[in-house]
Amino acid sequence: MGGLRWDIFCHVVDNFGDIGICWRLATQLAARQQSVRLWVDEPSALAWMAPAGCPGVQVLAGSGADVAYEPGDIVIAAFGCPLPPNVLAAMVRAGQQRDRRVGWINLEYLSAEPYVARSHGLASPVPGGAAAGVHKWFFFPGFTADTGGLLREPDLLQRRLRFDRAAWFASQGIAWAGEPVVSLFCYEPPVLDQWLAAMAQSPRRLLVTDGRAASALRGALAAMPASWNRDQALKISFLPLLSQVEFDHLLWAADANFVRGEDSLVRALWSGAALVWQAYAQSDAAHHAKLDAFLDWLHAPASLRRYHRIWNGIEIAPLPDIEMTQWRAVVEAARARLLAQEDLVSRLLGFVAEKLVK
Ligand code: TRH
Repeated sequence: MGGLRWDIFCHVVDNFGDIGICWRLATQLAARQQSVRLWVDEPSALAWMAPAGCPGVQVLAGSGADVAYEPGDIVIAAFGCPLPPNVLAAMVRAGQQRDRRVGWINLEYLSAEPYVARSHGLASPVPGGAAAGVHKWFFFPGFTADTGGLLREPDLLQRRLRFDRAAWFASQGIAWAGEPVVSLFCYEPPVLDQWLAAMAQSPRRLLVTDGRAASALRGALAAMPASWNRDQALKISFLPLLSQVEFDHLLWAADANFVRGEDSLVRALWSGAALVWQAYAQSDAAHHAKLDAFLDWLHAPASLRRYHRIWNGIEIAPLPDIEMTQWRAVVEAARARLLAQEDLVSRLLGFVAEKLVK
């Protein structure tokens, strides 16, 4: 399929995931000769996340509501982002004037729950309003072949294999002497103090990402008893906000990654190191089922399940030990299963070619 013109609409709710995922999608489409406009109401995070920009991706600040919008070929509404009435009206008009409609795809949140495969690829005609008659399609990322898959650049694994860990630490100004490395990208896990105490039981390097994780860790550090890390077994490095490329390197540099949300979970899977995930808290505790479904898919052993339940505040109990070797093997096996499948952008291009652009 030749290059199409894509508009991705992104509304930043909170945190970094909305824009982070949209940026990865935009750049991976551009790498496959697609032309992309990324409309984002709050683009400020891109200044540190993607300082170099990307050829083929144009970032437009705003929702698109106050411009004379001219549609391209495909509109992606990320995570149910509402499309402004002028955008919808322009899509309808373009569909009447051209010989084909503007494709409208809702990119959904990632989950391993069974509803994903059932709902992926369904269409829903819009019954009324500015976009009456237009078809909206639902595209669900997921972990299995019957879903929309996961974002993965074609050269990702080769780059990961070539990664020079010692050189990366030197580039970050961190004096790493070969000690085991743990990265921390989390919200506010209820057991951070216990976790810190456990981390300090043997020599380790802790890499703390900037933002909520750093604030939470600083809070926990302030409350630790004076003796908790007397021998300085645990060395802590607070990182600045990293570009997405460097964020991946951080995950590759670690032996265990504590990640959160959506994008960092996927990137931690690609890294192949042991991982612990903190799910984004949803109302009605909907994230509990999401966590369980992910652990089922991962074939997580009992020790890793228990650890997740405690880390996510679902079970109140002392944190068990990290089973580094076993948990790493679980992630490596899961990664191998994923690598046997197509990535999200390949599936999206296939979907568009089959359903929307004949
Ligand atoms: O920031 P998050 O918690 O985002 C979340 C989730 O996406 C969640 O599903 C969504 O509902 C909520 O936001 C609104 O975690 P996530 O998804 O891992 O996104 C983090 C992004 O930030 C990821 O693209 C990596 C990027 N990042 C960097 O590039 N550099 C950094 O230094 C850091 C800390 C993050």
